[in-house]
Amino acid sequence: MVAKTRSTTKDATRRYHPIQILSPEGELLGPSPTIKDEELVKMLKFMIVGRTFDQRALSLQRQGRIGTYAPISGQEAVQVVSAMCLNDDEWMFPTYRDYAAMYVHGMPMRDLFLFPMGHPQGGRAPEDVNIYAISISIATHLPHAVGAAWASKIKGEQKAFITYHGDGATSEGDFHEAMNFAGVFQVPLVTICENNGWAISLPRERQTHSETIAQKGEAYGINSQMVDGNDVLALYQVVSESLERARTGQGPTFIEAVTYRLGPHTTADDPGRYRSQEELDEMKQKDPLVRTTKYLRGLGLLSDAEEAEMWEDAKATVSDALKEAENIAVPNQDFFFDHVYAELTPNLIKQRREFIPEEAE
Ligand SMILES: Cc1ncc(C[n+]2csc(CCOP(=O)(O)OP(=O)(O)O)c2C)c(N)n1
Repeated sequence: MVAKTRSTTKDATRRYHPIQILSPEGELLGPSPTIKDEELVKMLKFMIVGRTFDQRALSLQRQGRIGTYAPISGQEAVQVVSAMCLNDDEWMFPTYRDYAAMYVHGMPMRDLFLFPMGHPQGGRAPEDVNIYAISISIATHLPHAVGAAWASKIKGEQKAFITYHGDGATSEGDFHEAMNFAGVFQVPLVTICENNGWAISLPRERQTHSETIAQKGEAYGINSQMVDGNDVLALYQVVSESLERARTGQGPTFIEAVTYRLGPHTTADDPGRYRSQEELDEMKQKDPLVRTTKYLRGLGLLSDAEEAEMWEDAKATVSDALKEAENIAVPNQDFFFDHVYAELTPNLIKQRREFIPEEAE
């Protein structure tokens, strides 16, 4: 019997050079996966909607019209392309930074605004949209994603599941427990680490001594890939193959998508205190929107007028959604007692009486 070979860190590092197909200049570095022209154009359209939503949300927070917001600028490609590869009847388990992924998978933009407005409707996808509750507690949604994928496998469905998290999340116990179960039970889950270089003010180099984050998936015996997270073609190739593996019983995949957060961690911090302007300027050169635009221009799929129209349409979509969100009545301030348990626990009954004394009388 031939012993199974295990890769050493050195081998893994060599293997885990990020897969790249499109250069930052928008030129092909290798063969492109087969994608219809209209799908390529759609990718850019969605990314422009994501960027426009982001810019609007930042300004709304500054005006006090929404609460704390976690920006997505720089990370649109990984979110949009991966979500486009997921089928409507398949499930997504997002974090607080996955607005573009959620939008592509069917979350109404109105509800994406309701979430940072603190409205309960923003924390729950409509019945026909397969998106699990947005996770703010780092990595706590990962065991849930594994459990859901495992249940689907037991039921004999041929569905794939997708979940997202940041580089910092890979230092959490929940991440490791989830990956171990995913590997042992070979669940149909694609886990995407959006390695955006930072976990609040902690740089990637101080987050982990692992040479790459992809190696962490490898450690659990999971098919692991490292991909340029700003390259729509590489992302399409890697994510669509991984989802297909999941659907056809070939088990989980862990993807480290190397990207960059161009904005602050949230509206509550000031990145100028922990990262240099030089770093930001360098990373702006790798902006996925610029890269994709250049590529589409080169292919003759995008004119000046069409590009301008995409930005105009995105502005209108965002403004309409905001109007809808702001027209939804703010719920009674006691709503947060309503959605935790089917029946309130004695402690919560007591707290509710304290909070709404007139009800107790
Ligand atoms: C369990 C838990 N611990 C700490 C926090 C506070 N916190 C919020 S975001 C964050 C950093 C997360 O970084 P990363 O996983 O890289 O994701 P990113 O925000 O960069 O997308 C931390 C520590 C939290 N939300 N949950």
